[in-house]
Amino acid sequence: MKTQWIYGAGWLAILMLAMANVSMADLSDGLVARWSFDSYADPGHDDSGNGYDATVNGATPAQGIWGNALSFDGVDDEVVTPLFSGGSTPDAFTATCWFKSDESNGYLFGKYDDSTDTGWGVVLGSAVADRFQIIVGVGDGDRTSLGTFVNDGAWHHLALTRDGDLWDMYFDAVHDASLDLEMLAVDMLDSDLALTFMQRADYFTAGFTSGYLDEVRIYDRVLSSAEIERLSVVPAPGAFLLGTIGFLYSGWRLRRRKAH
Ligand SMILES: [Ca+2]
Ligand SMILES: [Ca+2]
Repeated sequence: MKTQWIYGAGWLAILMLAMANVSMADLSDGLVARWSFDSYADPGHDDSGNGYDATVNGATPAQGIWGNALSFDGVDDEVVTPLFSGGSTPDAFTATCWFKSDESNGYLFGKYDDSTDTGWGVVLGSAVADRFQIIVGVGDGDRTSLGTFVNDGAWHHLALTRDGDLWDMYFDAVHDASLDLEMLAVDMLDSDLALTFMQRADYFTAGFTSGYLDEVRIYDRVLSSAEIERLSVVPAPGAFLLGTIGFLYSGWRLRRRKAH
């Protein structure tokens, strides 16, 4: 009876983990690019299948929230993605990632040219210290800050959505900030600006940000809050480990019982 219970618990833990993985993986509708950073040999690989393999300069593979992440030293490490193609400039858009940093000033991701105040990005610090901000502009940068203190050195999930004039940020799947910009023709994907992670040299004196980045996704549609919640699911390694131990132990018990 005890063995059956452990056996069942093992299966349940593995099933839950598999469901979480499937839940993340099937969010492929409108997926433009996805960088999981899981491959040691090719950490910049675009896992969406759309071929936007990024150039990884200096950043190194590290333990991530899902598989591997990339670690950035804040000195000269960066990731630069290829220019997006495809013709359309969607005003429906989502960018999501997992990050971990204790910086009070820096740059997470985006494509923003400070010399012309054009583009979009998610930055840390600047207008309000220790808060992530959306910065958006076509000739004049506009911005809003998250209400949450974010540079605590722990993993957090961040999502930026654009639905026409309305820009929203979600922090650990909770809606945290909105920015309403009337008819601002910001080029989300098609422009001469590359999307960069953890670096924008033209914006801050020290343009590089130290920390970790994992599971960066770009969509050409607005993800619902429910979908963002699915992407922010944290794997449960403890449950997985206990489940695996229980599973192996019960298998061993069953084989031992049969042998007697
Ligand atoms: Ca990963
Ligand atoms: Ca370096």
